[in-house]
Amino acid sequence: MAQYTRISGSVALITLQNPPVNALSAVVRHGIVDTVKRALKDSKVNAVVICGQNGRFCGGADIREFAGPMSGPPLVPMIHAIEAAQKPVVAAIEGIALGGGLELALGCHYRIAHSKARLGLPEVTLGLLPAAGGSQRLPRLIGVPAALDLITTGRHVSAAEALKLGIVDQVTEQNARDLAVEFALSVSGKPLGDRRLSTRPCPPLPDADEFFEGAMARVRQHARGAIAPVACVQAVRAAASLPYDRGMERERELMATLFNSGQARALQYCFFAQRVVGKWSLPSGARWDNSKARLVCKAAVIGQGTMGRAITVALAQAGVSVVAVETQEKQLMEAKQAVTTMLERASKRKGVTPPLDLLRFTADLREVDGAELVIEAVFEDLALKEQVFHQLSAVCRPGTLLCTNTSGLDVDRLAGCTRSPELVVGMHFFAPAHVMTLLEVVCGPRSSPEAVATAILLGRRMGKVSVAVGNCPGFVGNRMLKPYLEQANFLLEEGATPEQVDQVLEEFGLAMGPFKMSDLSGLDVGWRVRKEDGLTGPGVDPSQPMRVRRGHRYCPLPDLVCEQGRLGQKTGRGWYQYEGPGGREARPDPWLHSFLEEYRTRHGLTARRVDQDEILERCLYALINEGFRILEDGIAAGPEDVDAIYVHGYGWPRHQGGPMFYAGMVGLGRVLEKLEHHYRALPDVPYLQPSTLLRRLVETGSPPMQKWREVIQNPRSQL
Ligand code: 3H9
Repeated sequence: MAQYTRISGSVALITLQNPPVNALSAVVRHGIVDTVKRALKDSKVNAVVICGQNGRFCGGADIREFAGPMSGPPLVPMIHAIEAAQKPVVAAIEGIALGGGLELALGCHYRIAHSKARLGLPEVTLGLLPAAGGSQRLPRLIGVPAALDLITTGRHVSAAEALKLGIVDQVTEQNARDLAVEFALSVSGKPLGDRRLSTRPCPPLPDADEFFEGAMARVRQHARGAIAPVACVQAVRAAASLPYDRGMERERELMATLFNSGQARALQYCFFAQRVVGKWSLPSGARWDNSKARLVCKAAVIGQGTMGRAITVALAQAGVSVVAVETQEKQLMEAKQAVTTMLERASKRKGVTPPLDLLRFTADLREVDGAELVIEAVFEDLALKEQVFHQLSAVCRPGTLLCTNTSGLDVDRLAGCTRSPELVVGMHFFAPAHVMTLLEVVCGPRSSPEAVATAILLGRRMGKVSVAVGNCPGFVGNRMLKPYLEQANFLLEEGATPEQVDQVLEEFGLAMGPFKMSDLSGLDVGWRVRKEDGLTGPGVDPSQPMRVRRGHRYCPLPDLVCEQGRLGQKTGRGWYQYEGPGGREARPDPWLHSFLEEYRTRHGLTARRVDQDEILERCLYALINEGFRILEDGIAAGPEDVDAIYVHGYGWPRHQGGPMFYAGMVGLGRVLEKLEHHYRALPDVPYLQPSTLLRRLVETGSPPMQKWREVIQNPRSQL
């Protein structure tokens, strides 16, 4: 709702009241329409101030309302009425003015912001555009290039930047509402003419066509198939080239297309999914809650390789003091230098002091004894990690939480090396750990609720989306990756090239296709795991056919590529060729093409034309099928958890929601049918056998995702 009060004799104060972010729900819009009318009618009122309750102006349209039929007064005429008012209307912006919230403020004649406020038009991140006049008013206020940047990226700006850009008229360290009231009194009676942004022309843009074509090309390149950024450019172009009313028509048309697109649904789902996984006390069956989390002030990181260094940086940036341990003196010195440089660079960008005083580097493991939480980040080798955990258990104070950064090893084995297995959890960071926003927090069967909650909270403080997962090989993300990569390899045997497979999956929107991704992470990682698993190398029974392991189809191609010394980007060759070791640009390699041909000939395989649909279905549905198995096994609390992991850690396009959401969009029945089809064709590939949960969901009429938990009802859940 919106509260109406009259203060300082002649100022009507309208306060938006809809906790927690004062979103513009139907009730709030009703409240604004009514209170504005009342203020304009009241002869004692000379000016109006609009503010938000609890130090937050407004978080925009109520996203929850998008799911159902819209009711209540629409935003566009409501904002027009404010702009057309004959009395000055001032927005007092504290906390946030986002989306429809900023559009409301742009309809006001003046804007006063608190210095800590953040402003922006993030609609694009929800698959929409600022369709309450924002795409038309903002360019008129701050010019096309700056408006286009804000609208197509959705980035939030500080009050200081907003002042510089001309979005707000004044910034204050004091109470923005009090200053706005004072300000409103000072401008009452002054002409409002060009304070009405819709009446202003857009600042002229030399070479507008060239500008917009360049902007569109850049936006399309970054969009990876997302349609909202493209529509945002079209809307701003309309602002630059059409009169206001026609620009508004265009805004409305574009919004209608976006609003009804599956992409908007997917992006809004991602917004809420990210928040659901953050609430680890909520998913049904979860056995921990955030009240149990300890606040960690002192941590230690064991091992200062690439991962350990980045974790050290991320901890220091979160304000945690860190003892960084590396037993190799040379590596210790290099790590100190590298961590310092990373922190200095990041702090320079943000204009803050680098938190170097929080760091201590040492070669002596005993110095971790003051830490409340230790993150082991040594090489991914179970025997080595076991040894480190034995040592940590001896040197750490009782009660210290011991975490392992592992991408798939058994966390419970490590817990077994300590005196307090309940204090051991996994923290699977993603490289580069100071940049990537995902953290899988692995709950071993003996991990205590307090240990899990503490790791999750620490991850959140490090700016990560922390997702609790169960303890199984590969956890959630890497476990699902296995069938996906396997299908990609089989497709090469059958006639596809790495370029073709990568292109199809990148056109789908993935940040990188499977072969480029493998080259980036290093082909030796999987090779070592397969050797340890007895799938390749000297341990394999020589009587086994090369393309069969344990009775199932096996593709030895990645092993053969590794045997050639081609380990990916780091050796300058892998599935692609690079300019040299460490080169980034993947170029098709004729050597690899001949190698594939020879391989097929040797094994009597006839290359066939593999089409786009087959690549998509086999790779993505195999991955999704494993996602269902993960839900069935209770390794993830719900489909949102799986999706958040894929969106934040594996380059899954947000506008496709995540693998489980995508399965729902495609239709569970169709996914099942296709898996059955491919499994019939390849019965020696168990990953293609449809999971029991998928079958059960289809049998129960493919319920919406919110209902999947009822069908899962897993008594064995690990969470
Ligand atoms: C729009 O405006 C369209 C218009 O252009 C035109 C239409 C015609 N609606 O993030 P938090 C909930 S599109 C409903 O944890 P924080 C959120 O789900 C909108 N609910 O807190 C959570 O609920 P719960 C453009 C919303 O302090 C709770 O509030 N606006 C909305 O870390 C707390 O949220 C945006 O895109 C909303 N608009 O961050 C802004 N916003 O407690 C989206 C939040 O049940 N919002 N909730 O889980 C944000 O970016 C952040 O929430 C914000 C606060 C920065 C505001």
